[in-house]
Amino acid sequence: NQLAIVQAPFCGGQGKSGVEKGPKYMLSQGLEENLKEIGWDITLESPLNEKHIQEMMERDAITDQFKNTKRPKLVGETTQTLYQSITTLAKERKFVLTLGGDHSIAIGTVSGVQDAYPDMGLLWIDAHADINTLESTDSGNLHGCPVSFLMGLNKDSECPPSLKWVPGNLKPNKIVYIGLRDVDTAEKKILKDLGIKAFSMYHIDRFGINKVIEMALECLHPNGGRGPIMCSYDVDAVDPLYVPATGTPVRGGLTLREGLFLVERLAETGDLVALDIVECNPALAVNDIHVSDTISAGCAIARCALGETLL
Ligand code: DIR
Ligand code: MN
Ligand code: MN
Ligand code: MN
Repeated sequence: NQLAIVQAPFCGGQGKSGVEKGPKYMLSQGLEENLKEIGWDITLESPLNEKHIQEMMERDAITDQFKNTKRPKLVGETTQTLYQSITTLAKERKFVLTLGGDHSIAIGTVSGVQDAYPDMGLLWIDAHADINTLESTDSGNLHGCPVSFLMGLNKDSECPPSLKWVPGNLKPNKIVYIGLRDVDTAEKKILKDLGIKAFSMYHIDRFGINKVIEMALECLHPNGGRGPIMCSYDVDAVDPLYVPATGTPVRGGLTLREGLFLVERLAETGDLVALDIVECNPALAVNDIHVSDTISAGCAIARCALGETLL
């Protein structure tokens, strides 16, 4: 039972600093020891050089822009580094747990895992769809765009050079969303046009979380089939009552139990091969309780996904 914990202390996909502190905070709550206790052999990986990123952030704040898109060079180079490292780890058949960082890192993590498991299904747990294209993004923040790159929706001729490395071969029927409640108008059109399966908070209220995860799993590997699953988990899927310290909180989200149940169920399938936990930003907390609630939730998501059970 080999587990690689990849630290991805990166904030260049959005505008609020502090999200790069996620990995350190989660590890300082004892995450590595806890995962060891449930039986994993762990290696801690740091493919990114934090100081280097900091320097690039400062240098590129003004110059690194492509049309409306912010810091494409920084995001492109960082995610490519993650991609290379994660491809190797996933091909060694290690479970890859990546601690973000903002959600733009998924451009690298998902591409890497997909190289090792071409038939994998991707579960995207988030309040947001993160499928804006370079054309459709209003904010220009690349953490709102990773899925469009993973699916190859940005034409090569219109793509900043730094992001052309992305294979972009994720098929519309190999991704399912859970938890959506803040989807831009342009994103709604993309989801509809491509027929991408998405379970919003409405569906969770309508069917309950248990039925929703079963339907999602069935979409990724139909007819009761099985196959590798990756989960990219934005902690803002969980209601800000439980996860207040995150960059773009949206009320009306998953309860903490619903958020943990999803990954408990994934662990139970035995098919989960990789997990991202992103968008914990301790710097946005207004008090210490907000910090510990948010980081505890992030750590609990990791432990449940990696097999910790209540009994
Ligand atoms: C918005 C917000 N759709 C954007 N996205 C966020 O900036 O493209 N994603 N917050 O996590
Ligand atoms: Mn989000
Ligand atoms: Mn929005
Ligand atoms: Mn996200």
